[in-house]
Amino acid sequence: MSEGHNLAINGDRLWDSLMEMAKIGATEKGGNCRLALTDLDREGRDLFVAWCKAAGCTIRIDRMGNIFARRAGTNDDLPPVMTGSHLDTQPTGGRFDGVYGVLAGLEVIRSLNDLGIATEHPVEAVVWTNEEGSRFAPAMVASGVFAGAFDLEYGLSRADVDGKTMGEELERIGYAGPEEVGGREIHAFFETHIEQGPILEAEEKEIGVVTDAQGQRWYELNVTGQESHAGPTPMPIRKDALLGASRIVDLVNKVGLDHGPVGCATVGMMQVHPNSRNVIPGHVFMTIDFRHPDADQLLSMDRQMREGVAEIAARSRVEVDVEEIWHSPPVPFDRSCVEAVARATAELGFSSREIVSGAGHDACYISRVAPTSMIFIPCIDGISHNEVEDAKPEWIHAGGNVLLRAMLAKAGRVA
Ligand code: HGY
Ligand code: MN
Ligand code: MN
Repeated sequence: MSEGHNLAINGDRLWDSLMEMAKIGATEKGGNCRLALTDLDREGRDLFVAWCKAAGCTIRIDRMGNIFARRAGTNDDLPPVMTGSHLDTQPTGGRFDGVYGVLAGLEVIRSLNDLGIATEHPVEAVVWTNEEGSRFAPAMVASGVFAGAFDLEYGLSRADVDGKTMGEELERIGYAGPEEVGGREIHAFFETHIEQGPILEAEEKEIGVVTDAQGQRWYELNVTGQESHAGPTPMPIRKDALLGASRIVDLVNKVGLDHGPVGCATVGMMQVHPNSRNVIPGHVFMTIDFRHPDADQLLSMDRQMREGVAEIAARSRVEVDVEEIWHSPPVPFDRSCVEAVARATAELGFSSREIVSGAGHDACYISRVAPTSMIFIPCIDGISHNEVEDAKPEWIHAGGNVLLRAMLAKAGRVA
């Protein structure tokens, strides 16, 4: 029977698992590219499933491709204590975003096995499909279907830029599972993740006790002008879609600054048509990503953007169609789960602070159907969604040990 002092994960094994997984979709600059439901995503999923089976887990896969690796409890009829995150990455992603939370969950299961600890509730390590929202929009769509934020048909019909749907790609890679999505009780859910921002490292805190996640509003804009010749077309009569779009980029930046210091506003995608150097662009597709922890402030950002876009359209003699494609309200996490994380952190003597998540996570949707909270560790220079994303092994170990104790607090340690 393990006592408190050796109630610990095998941090080196967790680090090695991360580095092994990072070989799948490795990029030249040291990052990862495993876009959702690509062959590389399948490879990562297959490796995770193999590791979980080797750890004695049973595997269930639902119709959105969410993977549930289950370690039985002594009272297996009780709802599980779950932990997990995502294996899909950004195109220029890092080795830790998402995958750390998935493999920390596996490490908890491996460690419970090593320590001979039985839990009353079953424990599940989870992979949520398409968290990033990069290949298929919106983000967190599969955990959203699980939580009832979207219906299954909506989730399966999300299409990439080539028109391939999630449903088709799940079939193609063999992860269109038989299980219904959601609708089952979860005792508690924890997600371990790098902060993806600079606060913890700057304040030299080892753990972030996440209390909330900020809200998000995503938009797609189509700016329509008139293609014409770059030479004979006088400046005053042009209908230049890229000029309009460029003014909107500046507007979006101003909206973010006007809602500072926490508001964030980003134009991440822009496609110019016909993208020919001597044709005045007739059409631009672009995206807007707004974030704020306060719902009213998010609404204010929406309003300022829409008013500004109308003024720019008139001034630039273009049409602008604004479609809000996703709205994820701010999320307060469950106090009892937050306290379980805080207690585990204090028991282990890690430096910590409460923190609001700037990024969205699957935990945001799962919090709608289960008591949920998150555990953050710092990342180097606060950089993420970038191939240089990095973390110190001691941070990786710390987050895994906090997760082990927080989960045990909820799962009930029997022996
Ligand atoms: O966009 C986000 O916050 C997350 O990384 N999908
Ligand atoms: Mn993530
Ligand atoms: Mn991410």
